[in-house]
Amino acid sequence: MASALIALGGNVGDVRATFSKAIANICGMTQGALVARSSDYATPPWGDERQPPFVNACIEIDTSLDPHALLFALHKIEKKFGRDRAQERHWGPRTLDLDLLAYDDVRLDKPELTLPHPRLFERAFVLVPLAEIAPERVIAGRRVREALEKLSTDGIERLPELP
Ligand code: PH2
Ligand code: MG
Ligand code: MG
Repeated sequence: MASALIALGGNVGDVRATFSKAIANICGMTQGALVARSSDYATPPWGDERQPPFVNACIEIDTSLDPHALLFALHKIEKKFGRDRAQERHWGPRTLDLDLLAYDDVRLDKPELTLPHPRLFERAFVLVPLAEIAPERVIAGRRVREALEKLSTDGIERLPELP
């Protein structure tokens, strides 16, 4: 079994409901066990400000799939929840984005998959939820909690748990 960290994001539709269903699908399709799930966070749009705020969260799963098979499963789940890569603009609005952040200590540099995720440490909307579930995890030589201290978390708000 490997430990995989996955970031969830979206800003179209009922994103929090999508997250709940997507997480169930991730566990089902990856023969994975949910180890941890962060709270949901409302986050200001990054990269392209002309769009509604996002909801972001992170999960950790234990999975027996290899990184490529896991990525393939994540893409399938994005599609199932309305993601259409052909229609969207770079960094634009989307129903569901599932990013594989890290997979054990695997390092990969392929066109289709870079591990750990290359932009992980630039993004407070990823590190805030990640620090909630894995503050001491060291990724690419950096501790999540310390990496977060270097970023501004302005505008990021933890959302109350859903009933
Ligand atoms: N995802 C993007 C572009 N911008 N901004 C926030 N706050 N959260 C995201 O998940 C996000 C984004 C494209 O994947
Ligand atoms: Mg993505
Ligand atoms: Mg993304």
